[in-house]
Amino acid sequence: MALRYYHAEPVANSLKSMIPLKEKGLEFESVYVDLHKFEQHSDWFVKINPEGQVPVLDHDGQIITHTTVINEYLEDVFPDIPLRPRDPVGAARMRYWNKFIDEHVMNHVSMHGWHRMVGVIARNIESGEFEKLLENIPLPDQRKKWLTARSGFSEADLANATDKIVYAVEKVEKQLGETRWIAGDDFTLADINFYSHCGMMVERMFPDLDIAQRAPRLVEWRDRMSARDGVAAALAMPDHTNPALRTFTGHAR
Ligand SMILES: N[C@@H](CCC(=O)N[C@@H](CS)C(=O)NCC(=O)O)C(=O)O
Repeated sequence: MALRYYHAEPVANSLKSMIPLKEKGLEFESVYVDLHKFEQHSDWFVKINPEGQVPVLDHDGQIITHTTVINEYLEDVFPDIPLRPRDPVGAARMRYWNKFIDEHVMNHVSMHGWHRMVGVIARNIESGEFEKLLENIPLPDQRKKWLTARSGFSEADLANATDKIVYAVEKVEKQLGETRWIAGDDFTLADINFYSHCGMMVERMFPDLDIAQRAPRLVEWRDRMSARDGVAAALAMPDHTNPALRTFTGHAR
């Protein structure tokens, strides 16, 4: 039974499905896809994932995409070390949080990351060459995002994204006053999701939000997350980001 994981740096979506692989102690072949060289839009990769995005899980030739789907798949196939509550109510709570994070957190943090990092990369590409690269992007929304990143997201959009992040931080802070982990008393895929997209980097990315003061329980939870063997092993996967840009996105190293 062979698992292959196509991924970029250990942050956001690539980290989100790497953590379950490590937490569950699964052997897998790691295939690094260099987003800085647009490998995600290249012919060889689009043959694997026609949407041109990482990460991708290949399990004995079955291709699974989208992190929340990948993580539930891993749970179904490798349930021995559980990351999803086995009772239906617990599983529903976890899925509620995953839905919230996927729909109302991920894109807002991503916009700030793209504004600071992808924008720099996109502006360094010559005009004609940039348009050629755009043509290779399969998803229309991603094409627009690359285009906007080059000129810069508007102040209004960035401020709106920050408001959504503050809302999410306060929502998680409140929840952690009631339960030890985000979806209840067990560590679940919801913790992995919020950590990968927001929790691990929110303090470094948004120093003005004064997270330590605003959300002390979230900071304590974040440290508990980072100390887990599976999380630490996932974070230790290679990071090829230009060190000068790394701080913008709040990469761990
Ligand atoms: N909904 C997808 C989103 C995947 C995604 O946004 N991947 C990003 C990396 S974090 C990507 O491939 N970006 C490069 C691009 O779109 O050009 C998932 O959950 O896997």
